[in-house]
Amino acid sequence: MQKQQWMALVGALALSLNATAWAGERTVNLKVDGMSCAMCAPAARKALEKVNGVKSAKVESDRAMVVADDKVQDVDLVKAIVGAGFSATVVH
Ligand SMILES: [Cu+2]
Repeated sequence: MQKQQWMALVGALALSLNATAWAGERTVNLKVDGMSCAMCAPAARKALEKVNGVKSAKVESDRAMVVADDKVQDVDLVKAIVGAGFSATVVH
């Protein structure tokens, strides 16, 4: 490999690493239904926090606020809530 090609490769690698480091975060707000007692909110929060790529989740009354990687899809969050026994809709 010639030096110039090598430098181009290193440059491309550095760019892709940089892109990873800058991978965006997004906040998703959900309305959670079916939470009927004081234990429900922490259960919903734990379910959300278990989703791969979720950085933090907060649940207050019937609302959940999730901070997650760009690659986390709304449906992943809804599925987690459903898995915990509730239902959820994304609030835009
Ligand atoms: Cu409950």
